[in-house]
Amino acid sequence: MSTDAVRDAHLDDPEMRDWIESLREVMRRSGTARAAELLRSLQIEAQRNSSGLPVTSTTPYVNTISREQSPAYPGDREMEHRIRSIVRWNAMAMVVEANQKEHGIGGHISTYSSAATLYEVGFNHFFRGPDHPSGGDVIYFQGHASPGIYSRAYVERRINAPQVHEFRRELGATGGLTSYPHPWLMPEFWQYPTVSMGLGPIQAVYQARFLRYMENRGMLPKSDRKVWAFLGDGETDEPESLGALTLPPREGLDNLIFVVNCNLQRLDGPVRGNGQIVQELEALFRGVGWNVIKLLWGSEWDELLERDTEGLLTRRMGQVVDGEYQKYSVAGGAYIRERFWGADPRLLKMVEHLSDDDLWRMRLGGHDMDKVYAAYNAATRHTGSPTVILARTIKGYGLGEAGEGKNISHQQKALNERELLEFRDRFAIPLSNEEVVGAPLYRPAEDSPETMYLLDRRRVLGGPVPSRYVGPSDLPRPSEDLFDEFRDGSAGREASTTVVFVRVLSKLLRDKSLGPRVVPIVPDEARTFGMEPLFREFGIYAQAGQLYEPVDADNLLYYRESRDGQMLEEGITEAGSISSFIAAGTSYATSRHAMLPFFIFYSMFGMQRVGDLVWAAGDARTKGFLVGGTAGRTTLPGEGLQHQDGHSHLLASAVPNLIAYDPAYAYEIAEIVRAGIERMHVRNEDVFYYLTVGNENYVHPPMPQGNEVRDGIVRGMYRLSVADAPIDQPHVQLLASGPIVNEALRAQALLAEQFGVAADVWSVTSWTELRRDALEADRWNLFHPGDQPHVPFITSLLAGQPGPVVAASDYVKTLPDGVSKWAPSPFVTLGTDGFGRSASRAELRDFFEVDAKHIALAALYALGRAGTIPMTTARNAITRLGIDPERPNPATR
Ligand SMILES: Cc1ncc(C[n+]2csc(CCOP(=O)(O)OP(=O)(O)O)c2C)c(N)n1
Ligand SMILES: [Mg+2]
Repeated sequence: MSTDAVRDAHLDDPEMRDWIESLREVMRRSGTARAAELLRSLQIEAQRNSSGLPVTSTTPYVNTISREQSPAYPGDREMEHRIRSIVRWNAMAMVVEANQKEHGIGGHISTYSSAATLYEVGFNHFFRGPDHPSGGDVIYFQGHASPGIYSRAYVERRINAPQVHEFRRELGATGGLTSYPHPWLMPEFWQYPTVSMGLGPIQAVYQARFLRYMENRGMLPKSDRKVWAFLGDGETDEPESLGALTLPPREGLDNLIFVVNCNLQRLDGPVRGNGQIVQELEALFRGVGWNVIKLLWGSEWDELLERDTEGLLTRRMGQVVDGEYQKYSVAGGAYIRERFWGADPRLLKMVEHLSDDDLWRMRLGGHDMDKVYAAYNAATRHTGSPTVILARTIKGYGLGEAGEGKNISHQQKALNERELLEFRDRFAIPLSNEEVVGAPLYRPAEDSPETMYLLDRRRVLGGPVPSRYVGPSDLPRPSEDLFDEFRDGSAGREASTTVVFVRVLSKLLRDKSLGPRVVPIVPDEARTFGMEPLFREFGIYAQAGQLYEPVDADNLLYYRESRDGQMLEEGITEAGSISSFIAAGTSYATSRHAMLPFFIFYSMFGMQRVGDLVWAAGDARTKGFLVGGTAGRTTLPGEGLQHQDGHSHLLASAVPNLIAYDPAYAYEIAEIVRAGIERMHVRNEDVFYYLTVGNENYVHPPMPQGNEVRDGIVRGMYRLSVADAPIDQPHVQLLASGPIVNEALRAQALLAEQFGVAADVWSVTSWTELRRDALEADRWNLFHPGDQPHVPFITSLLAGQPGPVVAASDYVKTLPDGVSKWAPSPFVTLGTDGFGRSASRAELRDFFEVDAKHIALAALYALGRAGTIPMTTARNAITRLGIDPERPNPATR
């Protein structure tokens, strides 16, 4: 870059100098607040008279916190440096060893290497453990920094060497250390999963908000407990990372701190080779009201910046693009002198007293504990808005030529002997040359000053981090009679399962002891589900209360916002809503105060829209109910193919601890919810629930008598209606779920009246639970040959029932097919594979071939194949029922 281009002409401009001098004078005499006020007035004046006023939300490319503003470091810096070096060593050793033992086992060295100081200052001075009077901080660790967090725990003697030797060997004798933060596998250690990039930051946002919600509702004492989210700069490209940024400033969440590790690299190469990620993020965060702390330069730069009275150095710092900065971290001092300082002779002069080696060793802010401390200190004291710390670091810091700052750093997993020796020397690890070979673990003795120091720090800060509470839930049980009314049926009145569900939810909310713990969460869809009566009765949570008179104030069901409101009305964000769901549904562990969330959403925009967060909810052992409303490919008329869900159950079935139901009737819903609360909070199982509810109105029958009904609802199937016919008549068994049960009942009547066929109708509440049960039985049988075999539930129900099976649902055929092999008789499946259509319900059921006449046809066909009736009966039925056999297949249209 030419010198001329760099030099700023206006520094030589006398008028400019005048203005700058005046500004300095104001700051000297009256302070920065006064200067800011003047500038704001000038801005208004300029705006009035011109159009092209620059709008910017970035500040110069220097540290936000100057040397004078930095507090003295409160700890033993030498000691902490030694501890940090040891933690670095073991993090490296753990990954190297894992890959030496077996190629391809993976792990990351360079992420933690770049973030070590960011974490260590936190561990020694900020991160509060569970016993801290304010409650433990909630920390979202950058997933692929996990070796460093384990290394810390090892040095703290929370985990032992055999466990570390089994890093990423999760099937090992010790249970191993999980690749990434996974509470599912290490429930007493990790709090929240993060490594699917972007999920950490959005969970942190809603966690911070949920903690405030709990405080404002008086369920937790007010505290200065923090939520920290550590994320990569590359990770900020994920929509989830930045998609919820406007909420925390809007709600004044000063309990939230983001730390973005800006090592300028992601996996393949630079994050913004041709730009500056720090400035880009600053503009974004500052633009929506975050407190932004740039932590760019280490102490070595302070003196130079203080001498930079003309702003030359600051300007130069703002010119260099990230790709070039990355190059500085590998190319050495001479290169830096030429390319960075050489841009202007005055800059060169500033560093003439420094050797190339000195230039090379000038640290970045994120590697300087004093600077990191200053940033964290400011962040934790800041009030009124959330803070983001943009920390510059070098990826693979300390790995030297083995991978520092290189594009291949991310995948660095092995160090040769020379590189290990260099690493040892650089961080002064007390291992001999011989010992270094093979990268052994190293930790100071239990009574060493290092161990005592770090344990003392953790004790003062309230105990170990990360750690997760495992123990009984304190959720009150709902009163016994709460669900009674739903067992009586709807007495001839029509209602949809959505309305029934809302009624169940309302009753839970009104329950004296359990009620306050219930957290209804909606993404701007409450009216769709008829939940607006809850607005007034329970209020919509709004930390500011309600600062306006709502337009519908004179309406009985007005939009009531309040500081202690119970509903979380998240607006149009399924990702945000499920993040709230996770926060609420893990409150039993994170705050030892169990809450019961119900997240109600458009079923199409759940599993497939935020499936990765549903997966994370499972990993985090979230407890609660996901409710997919207006579900069913043909049950939702109108709307069309983007809205009509016929496969969310298939997606739900892939989440191992998600229990999914497609209920048909009021008593089924009540029973499922009752059993769910019991299973999650009384029997303390780490499961969560998914229910689909529809908007079709129909009459709900009373619950059939008998324990097998109650049991069957929960296990997935029970007999709803027995054919009233002599045994020598041709028989079929009709299985259906959700609203399609009514089609099966209509088919039962049709078959009896028009074809002399007797049909029993079974309500299948959960195809996927039936399948899991059968798989379990099969597996047991496989491993116990010759023993009395376990009989799958579905087999036991259908055994001895006459005739073939026809199974239909409002979902893809895979669901019934998933249980067909355990039916003791031939099995025909109907389902709604294909893109939906906007049409009437009757048209849709005809189109997708799941209405009563198609069920009847399938029954006749199955009987024909079995030889029970002549095939011509089925053939004639096609004409009789008005079915066009040559029409195209809806699955592919
Ligand atoms: C959703 C998702 N996509 C891709 C990955 C794979 N991945 C893991 S780390 C990584 C690069 C991370 O870069 P950055 O966020 O800058 O973190 P750094 O290691 O540089 O600190 C990628 C692409 C992932 N874990 N999650
Ligand atoms: Mg990065």
